[in-house]
Amino acid sequence: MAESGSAKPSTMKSYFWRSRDTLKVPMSLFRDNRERLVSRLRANSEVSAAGTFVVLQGGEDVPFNDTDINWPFRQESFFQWCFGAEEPGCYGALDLAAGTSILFVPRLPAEYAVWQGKLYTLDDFKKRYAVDEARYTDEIARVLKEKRAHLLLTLSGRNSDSGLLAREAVFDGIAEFKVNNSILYPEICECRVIKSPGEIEVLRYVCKISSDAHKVVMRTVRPGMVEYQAEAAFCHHVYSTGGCRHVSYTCICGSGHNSSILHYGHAGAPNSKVMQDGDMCLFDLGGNYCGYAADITCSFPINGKFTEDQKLIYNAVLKARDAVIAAAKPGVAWTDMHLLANRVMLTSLKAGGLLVGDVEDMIKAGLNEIFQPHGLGHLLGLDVHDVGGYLSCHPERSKEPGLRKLRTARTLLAGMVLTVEPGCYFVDCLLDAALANPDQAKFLVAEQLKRFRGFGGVRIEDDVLITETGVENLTFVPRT
Ligand SMILES: [Mn+2]
Repeated sequence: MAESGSAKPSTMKSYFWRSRDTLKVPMSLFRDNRERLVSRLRANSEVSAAGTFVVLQGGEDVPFNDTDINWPFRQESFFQWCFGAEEPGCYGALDLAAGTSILFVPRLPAEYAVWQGKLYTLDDFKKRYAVDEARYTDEIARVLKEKRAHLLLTLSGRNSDSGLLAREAVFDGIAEFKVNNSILYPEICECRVIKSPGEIEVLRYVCKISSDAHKVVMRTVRPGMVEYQAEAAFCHHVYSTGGCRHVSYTCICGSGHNSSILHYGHAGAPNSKVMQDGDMCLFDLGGNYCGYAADITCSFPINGKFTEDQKLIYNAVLKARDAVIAAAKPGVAWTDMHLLANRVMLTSLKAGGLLVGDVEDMIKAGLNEIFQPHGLGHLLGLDVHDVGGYLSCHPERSKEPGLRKLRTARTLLAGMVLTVEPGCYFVDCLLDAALANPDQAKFLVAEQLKRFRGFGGVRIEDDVLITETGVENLTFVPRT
């Protein structure tokens, strides 16, 4: 590269690493991802490889409102999956015919070195990210022309969890090329759904560090402490020991009634209640390493001793978890796993005297969604609710109670990583609605349910890899 300005080869290291005992993630992980995508696209009958380039735009710095301070940068997930680049403002291109990659980085003014330290050369970037070529973002159109690009595949698609659109690449001069924005999205999503051995290694690591941090939290908390002290203990461990600068989602640390609030910990309820003796707590916490997410929930009595009622609900959820872990394998529909968990849990609640009647009838009446108003689990990867849940070539979202909350209705495949997270909650507004609905009220033992008002909830959430024969649990926390 002419701009490197030196014959000395770059000394950059081609891996993501946070020193000490943290995991070294080789950049070959992302090269493998690119190769998987290129092969898939070459096999697509709508695509002729000659002159066709994938073009992705990376994430940009996001300021706090109108200030010059930015949120800690998090790379856009599709871009991370392809390039593993840590810097904002990049683009990347893949030449389908040649199978080569080009990373485009911002051309920073020399004085930035005062603020950022020595600026990397193009050679440094090429070596760091194990790409075939590194160029500046102001050269994209020129470089693609040099390479005789005539069709650009850009990313456009709607995230089925958020309803938001992926950001399609735009650059100066893109109008001079033919662009197709529909082919790439389903293909790259499908690639992201199946994890490579390299990706599984990173997920295994982040799940292990997050499991360890949950154990630290269990040892730390006691009645009288504030919920956010659990959050602080978790974040400290995953970062201090595991090198996880980020968590994968807002920490949920609910105690007592708060443990029934599915996304407790949000801005208006920031884990700030004092935990009381006798309360259940529910901690849903996951670290993030090299972009890859863990998503683990532990529920336990804050004083360490289960009451009979707490034991009943906890064991009902645990049995549902165990049933799913035993049954999940390639070829099984995720919707069937959801219903299995519901069935097992409702059977336990019936045995505990909270419900009467036939469990299948309860599910037909939608009682499963009263006690577990969320899906059994979701795909996990670079995003905590990972992409690929509902693509055009896979089953659509069900309209049935419970099933309609699922983030995917797919049939399981080896290489998928998902959460298994059955739960049982006592949510006042849902219980009131069920008691007022004769079709549901007939199953409820109102007299018994009364004492569970304010109980909160229990969720047991594991992160699992679907193997050729069943499930490998990546989560290592005490469950009994
Ligand atoms: Mn989850």
